[in-house]
Amino acid sequence: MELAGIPPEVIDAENKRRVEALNDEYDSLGRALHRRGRAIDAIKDKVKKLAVAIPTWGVGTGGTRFARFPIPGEPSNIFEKIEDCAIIQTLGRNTPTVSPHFPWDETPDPVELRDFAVEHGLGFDAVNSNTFQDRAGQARSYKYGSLTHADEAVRDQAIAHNISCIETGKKLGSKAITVWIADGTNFPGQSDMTGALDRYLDSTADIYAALPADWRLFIEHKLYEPAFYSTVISDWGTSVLCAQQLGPKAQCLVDLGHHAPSVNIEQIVARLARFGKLGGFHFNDSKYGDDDLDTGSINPHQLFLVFNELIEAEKRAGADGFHPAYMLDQSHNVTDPIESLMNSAAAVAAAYARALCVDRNALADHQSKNDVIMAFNALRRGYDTDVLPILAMARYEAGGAIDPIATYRASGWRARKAQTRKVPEIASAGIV
Ligand code: PSV
Ligand code: MN
Repeated sequence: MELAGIPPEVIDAENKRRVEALNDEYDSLGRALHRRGRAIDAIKDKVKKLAVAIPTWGVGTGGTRFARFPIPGEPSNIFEKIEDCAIIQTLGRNTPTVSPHFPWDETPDPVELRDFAVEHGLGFDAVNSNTFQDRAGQARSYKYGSLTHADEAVRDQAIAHNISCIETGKKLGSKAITVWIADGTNFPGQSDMTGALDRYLDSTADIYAALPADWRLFIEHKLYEPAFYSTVISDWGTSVLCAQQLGPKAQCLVDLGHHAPSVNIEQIVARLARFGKLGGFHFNDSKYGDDDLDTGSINPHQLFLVFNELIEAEKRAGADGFHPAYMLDQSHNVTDPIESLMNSAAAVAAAYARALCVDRNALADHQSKNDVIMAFNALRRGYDTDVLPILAMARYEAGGAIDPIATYRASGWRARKAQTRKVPEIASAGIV
């Protein structure tokens, strides 16, 4: 397989056209922030350290229950997916790892895959198990559940799959497994809710026991879908109770789209962090009940408020004790996934940078005096800051593109791949 990429000359040429304006905008913002007691270079340095994992399933075009509309040149195997993830990292410089999903990304030689990723400048983040679908040749069906199934043989099969994901993850250099189960019910009475949770705890204890010493297990909750009456791990309360019972390596993963509408997610983040149980995030956005829109496309303010809590939590825990794993988890039905993922990783960085622009001493002072409007305004001042020059400068200094999407388009990557990659099937549907 060719070692693909975007030629540095393309990035240089595109950056040359934009660097003068960037310097001007960065200097001007630096002066404005200085007047507010904030140092732009310190904010930029923190932004440079932010890392967001790309989900392998995100680089293929997604779909809905109704249809999927593939694009020419999209990746059709894990090696091609790694190539696309490398483009995102080359241009955006804040997505150095990839989060694989098994069995979707299964390959006979994980070490070969790891080497391929390293050659492309990438490492592996959390591995994701999949017991929400049946695969060809599988002995037992997950139709009525997996880790919580009434039949022990199904539970054993699901446990074995998770343990095999850990084994593969060890070869890839991962340090965590994310377990999301679709188990739940569509009818009252369909299952004994307490019994199902007991079975979950027993099954997950077996997976937990297989974790290497330096690994974490992330429990991902979801209120509904595909089960529509109840899900076994429905909310952060259930998640944190399970994580507490399982032990210190078990933590909760917050997928932004997995809550009831209007739930205060930033408060959930603060609570989980307070008890050392915030494992990480799947970032995405939603307008109604979905969990698949591009991060920051609907509610960037919520993302900012989440990062505001993360900064507060890091202050309390100390940087050494606080390492939430950041990942995108969204489905791209109408855009080129590379463009959506670059935009979304930048939206995460923007939320972080805006939260870093908040004058925290002033905020704390207003809070202590119950000066509500001034406290709110201190926070809002951060949100209102146009941080794009900080993001662009961070990318530029790290060797990336000042304007990732313009540079990606100038490179002609997708059109080139359309010449060599398998032509995608037209009619398949399904949510990823
Ligand atoms: C479930 O909706 C989920 O958020 C889980 O993280 C899955 O692993 C992923 O989406 C699959 O698309
Ligand atoms: Mn998710």
